[in-house]
Amino acid sequence: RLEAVIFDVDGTLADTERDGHRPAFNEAFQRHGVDLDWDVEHYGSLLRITGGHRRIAADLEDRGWDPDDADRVAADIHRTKTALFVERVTAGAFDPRPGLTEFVDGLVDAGIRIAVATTGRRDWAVPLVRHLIGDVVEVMITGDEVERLKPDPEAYLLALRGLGLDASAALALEDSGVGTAAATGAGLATIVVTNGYTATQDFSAAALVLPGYDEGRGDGTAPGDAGPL
Ligand code: XBP
Ligand code: MG
Repeated sequence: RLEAVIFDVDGTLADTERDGHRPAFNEAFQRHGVDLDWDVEHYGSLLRITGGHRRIAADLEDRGWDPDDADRVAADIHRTKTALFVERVTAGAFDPRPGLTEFVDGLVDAGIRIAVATTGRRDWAVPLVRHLIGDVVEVMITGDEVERLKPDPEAYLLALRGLGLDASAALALEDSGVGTAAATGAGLATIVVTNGYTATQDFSAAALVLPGYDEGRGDGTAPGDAGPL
């Protein structure tokens, strides 16, 4: 029996990457005097690297920086980025993805428990999740609690441990290939709700791939509509 659903955050609960994290990174680069400005396309390719600190360091190294310098400067820039992103979250800059609120309400009404597993920082993840889905979250694992970020399954394994459940009693909700690898690596059946950045990624390990929470089967029919027999 299904007892819990474990949600990813970025891209799954809200469209936070392109117009949320990306401009916060760019403003942080400016404040630190680093001549870098991630456009929409380049940022999309960098999303394969989870964790803002690692993402910045990897890009600086690609531009010829010494790895130790890149890591040190990336840590400083990422602290600023985190503070800037917290400001955006507390200003209410992000809305739930269409249909998410009704989807979560339905789960809660059915007695399904809710958890979260993200590789983002706790400073912004906690207020963002509260803003997007309220107080229904029983267990919340963030990038602050894990040693290995997604695609490693650690975040999902910790969420299952927090819930006290075996993977067979839970489902993961993800938006990306990297996140799906983490969730399925923890043994979780995974539903993917794609977005602009992730629609063309490899979801062969997923149980189901949908274009949105409110778009039925993606073929124009409503959920539950069996169509012509
Ligand atoms: C999203 C991430 C994060 C965010 C930026 O993962 O990989 O790194 O892009 O947040 P998920 P930080 O979809 O699993 O939440 O800067 O706090 O890392
Ligand atoms: Mg995601």
